[in-house]
Amino acid sequence: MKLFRCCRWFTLILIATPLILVADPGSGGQNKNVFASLDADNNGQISRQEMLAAQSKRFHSMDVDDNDKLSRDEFRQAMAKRYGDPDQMSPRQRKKIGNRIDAWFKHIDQDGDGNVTLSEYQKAMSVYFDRLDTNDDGRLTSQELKKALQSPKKK
Ligand SMILES: [Ca+2]
Ligand SMILES: [Ca+2]
Ligand SMILES: [Ca+2]
Repeated sequence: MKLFRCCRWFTLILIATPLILVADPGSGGQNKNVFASLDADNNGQISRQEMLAAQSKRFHSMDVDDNDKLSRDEFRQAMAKRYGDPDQMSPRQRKKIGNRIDAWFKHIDQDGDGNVTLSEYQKAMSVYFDRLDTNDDGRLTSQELKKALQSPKKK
């Protein structure tokens, strides 16, 4: 049971992370907003370049002190905003979200030096891109994204 939960959770991270990390928070119609915000040239597909450009933008917006690295605190602060007002959450909820954010950070910080560089960030995101790009043509369609979001149990 525990193992199952863990694996499922990991798969969810893999799929949800790039979207959460990259997209601007939208109100309602989330999948559509996510897709539109990534598809810069509006051709109905997200190319790797579009994904990388969006990641770079997002990275710099999280890098509050402009040192080209995301510290754990910068990452935490940027991510926590996506979950709403911490004052409205129960301590348990806050803790759960905090743990999830820390797990992401640890996963992205590949050399474990406590900072995420743009290249670490983009490398981690590229893996997600490949996973989402189920037919391997280097582009994500809304169908591929939808499929991934709808069936998180399959990888
Ligand atoms: Ca496009
Ligand atoms: Ca920084
Ligand atoms: Ca690092």
